[in-house]
Amino acid sequence: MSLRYVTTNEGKTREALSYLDDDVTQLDYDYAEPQADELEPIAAAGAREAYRVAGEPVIVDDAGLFIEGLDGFPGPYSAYVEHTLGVERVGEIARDAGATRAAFRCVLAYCDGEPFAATPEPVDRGERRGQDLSADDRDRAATDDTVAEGELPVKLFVGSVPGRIVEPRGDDGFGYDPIFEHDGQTFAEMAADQKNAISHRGRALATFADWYADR
Ligand code: ITT
Repeated sequence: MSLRYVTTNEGKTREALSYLDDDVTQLDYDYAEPQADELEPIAAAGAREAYRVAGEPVIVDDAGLFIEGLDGFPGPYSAYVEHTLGVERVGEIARDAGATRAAFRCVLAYCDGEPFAATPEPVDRGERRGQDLSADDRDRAATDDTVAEGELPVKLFVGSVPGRIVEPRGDDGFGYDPIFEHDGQTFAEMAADQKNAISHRGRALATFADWYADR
């Protein structure tokens, strides 16, 4: 059985496939995303639906840009906001508000229909979102609840990277990459493997790859 990376986003696909080599193929399928203030429940629900559709082991990836001074906006709504306001206006709003500290977060969710040591069931923690939550707190928030009965087991892998919002620079990458600067370069100025080595997705993929190698 092969592993399917289920996403409609070619940018994600490029990064994941280059990271996981030939072990994975893309399935272009648009799973339903429940509305939630956190990425974890969205990714978990997506992995279950994707597994039911694919009938093979799947990973899905829910990601977003969290601007600290804007209470984590656009966060789980990053795709909607990209398609409505657009990346440049998000950058202007953040810079006008003097709110340039930000983080990208990525939650990878794996499901293969088999019982395994699943991640405890994530819940939506709207009341705990925002700038007062460190990346570590957010990552812990994914794992302190009990497994939902009757649900397919899902394993979550979280990655985050800090940065700041700047005027757009660079032509590579996708989405919010041109306005997200880390260590003096925007993600859109980095080569693909340079971004993968430090990015939220790269970090989540690295943890997943370690775990999957033993599976
Ligand atoms: P799928 O749900 O089909 O995987 P999507 O693009 O809708 O694709 P999300 O729901 O996870 O993905 O939305 C993520 C949003 O965050 C979307 O606007 C992306 O462009 C953006 N994003 C995610 N990862 C990013 C990255 O590494 N660099 C820049 N923007 C990113």
